Amino acid sequence: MLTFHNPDHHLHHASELKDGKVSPCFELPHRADTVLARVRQVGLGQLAIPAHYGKERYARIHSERYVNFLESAWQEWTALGHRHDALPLVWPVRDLRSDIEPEHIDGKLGFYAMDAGVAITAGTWQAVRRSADTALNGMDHLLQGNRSAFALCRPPGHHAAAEYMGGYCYLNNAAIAAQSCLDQGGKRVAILDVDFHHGNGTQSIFYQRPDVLFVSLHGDPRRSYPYFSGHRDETGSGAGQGFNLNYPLPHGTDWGSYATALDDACKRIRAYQPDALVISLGVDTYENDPISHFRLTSHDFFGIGAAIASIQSPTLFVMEGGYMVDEIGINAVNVLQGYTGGV
Ligand code: SP5
Ligand code: ZN
Repeated sequence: MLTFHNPDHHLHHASELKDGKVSPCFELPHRADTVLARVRQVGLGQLAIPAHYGKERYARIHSERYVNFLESAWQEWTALGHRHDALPLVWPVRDLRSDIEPEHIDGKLGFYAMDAGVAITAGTWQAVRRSADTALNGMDHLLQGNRSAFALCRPPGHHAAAEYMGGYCYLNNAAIAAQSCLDQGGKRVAILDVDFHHGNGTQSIFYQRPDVLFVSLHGDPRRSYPYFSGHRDETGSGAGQGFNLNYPLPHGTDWGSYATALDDACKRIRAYQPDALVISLGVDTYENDPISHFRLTSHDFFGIGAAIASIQSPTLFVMEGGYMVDEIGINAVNVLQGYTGGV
C-alpha cells in the first residue's frame, strides 16, 4: 500500500484549552512521525510526498470565506501585536447572530470555531493545506486504478465542517477526498469513521446528500466529545435521509461489542456498493488512549482492517486521531496490515 505523507505538518504545533488551562495540544507533530516510522519499519509499501493543489479544491467542501479565514487568520492576529497562538473565546450559540461574519479577528475566531482545541499558529495554514493535499493525492491514486492508499494526514479533519473548525481539525481531509472522487466521475462514496470521536464535521457536510454514505462508530455523545452530535437518530435529511448512520457506543466498549457494530456497519456499506470507500482512521479507540474511553488492544486493530477489507471497495485510509503516541504507529499500521491481509 502506498503512503502519502506531508513533512510540512511539523509547521503546526499548537496549544489547546483543556482542564481550564492552555497547554500543549494532545495532537502533536510526533504522532505522524511515529506512524511514518512504523510504515517504514514493517515495509508497508512505497512512500510519496503529495503534489500540491489549489484552494478551489478545498472550496468544493468548505466555504470560500472560511478558507480565506484560515489563510489570513495568523496575519490578522499578529497585526494586533500577538505572538502566541490564536484561540477563540466567544461563540455564537443558540439565539446569538451567526449570519454576519465579524470583522475583528476575535469575532472571526469564535464564528469559525466549535471549540478551543483549534489554535491558529504561524504554520497552521501551510500544514493544514498540505494535509488536505495528502488526502487528495490518496484519492487520485485510487482513481488511477489502485485498490488502496494511506493518506497520513496531519492535522486531522473529521470535526471540521463546511464553515467551522474544531477538535484539532481545520479542513475536512476525508470529505475533500470523497468529493474529489465524485468530481472525477464517481457516483457514490462511503465514509467509514472509526475514530473514537463522532465525525460531526463529515456528517454535517454530507447530511442532506445521498451520494455520500457516512457511517460512524464512536463514544456516545452523552458522555464523550463532541457532545452535541453523534446520536443514533441522526440519519440524514431531505435527499440524504437514510444515508447517515451513527453507532454510539458506551464507555468501556471492548472488541466484542465493537466488532458487532463494525460488522453491521460494513454490511450496510457493502450494500451501498460505493465506487470508493474513505476510512477516517482514528486509533484513539485504543485502551490506553489518554482522552478516550474504549478498550481496543493493539491486536484488535488488525480486526478493523480485516472488516474493512470485507467491503471489497477501493479504499483510502485517512489518518485522524490517536493520542497514545508510543503506540499510534503500531495501532494505525495494524489496521492497514489487517486490511492488506484480508483482500
Ligand atoms: C481528531 C480528534 O480525535 N479530535 C479529538 C478532539 C478532542 N477534544 C477534546 C479533548 C478533551 C480532553 N479532555 C481530557 C482531559 C484529560 N486530563
Ligand atoms: Zn478522535
